[in-house]
Amino acid sequence: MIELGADDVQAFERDGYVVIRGMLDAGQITAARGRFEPLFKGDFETGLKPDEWNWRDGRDSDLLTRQICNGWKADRTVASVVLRRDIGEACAILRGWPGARINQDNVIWKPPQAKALGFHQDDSYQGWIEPNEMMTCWITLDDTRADQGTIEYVRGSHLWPLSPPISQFHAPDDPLTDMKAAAAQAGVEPDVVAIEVPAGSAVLHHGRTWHGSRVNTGNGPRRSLVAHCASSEAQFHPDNVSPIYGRYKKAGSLEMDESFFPILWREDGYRTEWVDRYISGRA
Ligand SMILES: O=C(O)CCC(=O)C(=O)O
Ligand SMILES: [Fe+2]
Repeated sequence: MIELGADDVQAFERDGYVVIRGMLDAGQITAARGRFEPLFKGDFETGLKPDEWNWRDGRDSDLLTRQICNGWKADRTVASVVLRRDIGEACAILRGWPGARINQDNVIWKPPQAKALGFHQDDSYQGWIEPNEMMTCWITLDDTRADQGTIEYVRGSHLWPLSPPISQFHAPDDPLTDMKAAAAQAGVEPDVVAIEVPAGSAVLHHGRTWHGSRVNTGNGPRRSLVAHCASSEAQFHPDNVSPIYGRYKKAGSLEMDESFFPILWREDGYRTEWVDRYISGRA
């Protein structure tokens, strides 16, 4: 369970991220790790294909970081982690929303030698919703080390202006390029912090906090599950279209339908009614 203390809120407000230990127990970590091989082979438990599937076994280079988006639709174990009520609650409280819905999840697998992900702000990719704001819960399934391509944050960068999407997200030569330009513009010397924590730990980060991850120069894999939340009040932007997620927009309506963007927690106690049944395999 995530239980935010006053210190956590203070750290988040100052740094733009906060580490939460003990989010998953040993059984949950093992279960989640066990889903990576089948998912990237295309063995989808529910029969549904994830919305994005950027690396396929037998097709793509082992040097690329493997990523699936909306693994929760394909796999109930992934759903049991990224659709947690306490993730929604913590995200909503920290970003000042009345509630939180899942916007998108990521399943990330960075084997030894796999390349970097460019430093970016998550909110730069949210022009298709209003408000264009995210709060992210990043969860590691491996003990992380600086040399193992862990996530890194630029402390305090949630206070910088919002930049456009970065020039190269997957496998850039220098993952820091766009971030350094933004730091120069903000007139700040960037303070980059590599997150070294035990498996089962989480980091909650603000949608404007610059973050990314470098090459995995260690011996073991670095696997993560990520829940990107939006406000429970978020709607589709009337004009800006996401080529993938725009498919879930109903004609003549800006509603983000709970079938595709379920509400994890709302301050009045509401949670999308089918989510827990779905996780337990009954819906
Ligand atoms: O795990 C990573 O390397 C990056 C994840 C990320 O960009 C995120 O959690 O928003
Ligand atoms: Fe991100």
